Amino acid sequence: MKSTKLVPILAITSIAMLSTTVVTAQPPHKSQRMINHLDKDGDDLVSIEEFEVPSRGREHNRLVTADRDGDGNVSRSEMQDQIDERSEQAIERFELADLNDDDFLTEEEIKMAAFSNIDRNDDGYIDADELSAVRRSAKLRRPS
Ligand SMILES: [Ca+2]
Ligand SMILES: [Ca+2]
Ligand SMILES: [Ca+2]
Repeated sequence: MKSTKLVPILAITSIAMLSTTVVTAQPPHKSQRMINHLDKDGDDLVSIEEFEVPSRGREHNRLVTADRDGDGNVSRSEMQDQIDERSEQAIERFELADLNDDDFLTEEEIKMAAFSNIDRNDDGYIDADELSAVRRSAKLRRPS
């Protein structure tokens, strides 16, 4: 029967595929994909012109991180804590981002702030390492 022969071949291929994923799956993998997505001119770096402020899933994250005891529900006091904490951080971030101190954040100022946050070495470009560093620290900050 053909089908009995197929099984071991499939097993071997999937093992082979698994091992290649293990070898190639280095930490900047996901970041590299984001870089590729944002990088328009193909130099593997994201310039301020190419950069877009990530917005997807932000609303969802806010609710998830508010749930401190992880019971799947966000209680009123948890939400209040979260809001207090967020507003302090938001004001701090606002002041940092408001480059000309006019108490208004333009889209450009928001973009600059987000960009310089990621561009650790201030060379005006975001590379895969800088992006994965941000992703790591975002994970660390998230309460478990
Ligand atoms: Ca580029
Ligand atoms: Ca401003
Ligand atoms: Ca950089």
